[in-house]
Amino acid sequence: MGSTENPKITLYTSYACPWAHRAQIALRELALPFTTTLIDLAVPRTPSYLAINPRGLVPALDYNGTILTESAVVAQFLVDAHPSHLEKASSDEGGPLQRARINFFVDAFVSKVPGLYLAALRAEAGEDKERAVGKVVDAVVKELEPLLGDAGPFFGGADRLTFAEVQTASFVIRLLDFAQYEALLPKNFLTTLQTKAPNFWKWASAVVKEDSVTYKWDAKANAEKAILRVEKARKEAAAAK
Ligand SMILES: N[C@@H](CCC(=O)N[C@@H](CS)C(=O)NCC(=O)O)C(=O)O
Repeated sequence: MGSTENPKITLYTSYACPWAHRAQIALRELALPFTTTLIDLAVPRTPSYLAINPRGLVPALDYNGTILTESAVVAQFLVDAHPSHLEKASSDEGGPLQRARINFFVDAFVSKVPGLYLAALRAEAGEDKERAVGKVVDAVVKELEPLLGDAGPFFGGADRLTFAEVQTASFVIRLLDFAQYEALLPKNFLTTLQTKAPNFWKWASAVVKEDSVTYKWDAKANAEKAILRVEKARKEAAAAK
């Protein structure tokens, strides 16, 4: 594993991937220098990448020659190996409870939001889209809004990002920025969120302004890719009928 002082780090990533984006946010927030290797997900993975991650997925992290995969594992490793403002250690005073609260928030977010959000992106314009988007808003209101009452503006009253944002910000920036593209989400999505989930709105608006979150983020390029993926998924669903 080598030293955690000046580690040599390579991140294998694709800027279109929200899971890979998590690892990048952790690295930037911890101010760790790293090299980026972009993996083209539009073509089969090369044997050399499959030797790094046999699952063929991004992200993968090379940390002093040791490979780690799975975004949540990568992010947790980085945060544990490099104590910072992001999260207390479990041996710190208040650490176990802070970690439990962050884990609960991340679990609520990841188990509820991305799946419904993907369904909303894929839904046909009109009633189907409205219904699917309504489900995203309902999940945010029910699952996340109560956990963000004390956000200040970040999780648990923090004034800098925490591990809760490291694990969720990549989805938040897509949620907010893709709403500018009517082929993906209806225009009223953001105003509905703002009205029905004011705590979430305030928190999300702060999250998407952070440098570690916006680093290498190209909303237009990613929205255009998402539109193509949605069209492809619809065609495949129609062909399977
Ligand atoms: N559970 C994985 C998910 C990673 C994942 O799904 N990555 C996608 C891109 S967003 C990928 O590499 N897909 C390649 C493929 O399916 O061929 C993680 O959290 O790291």
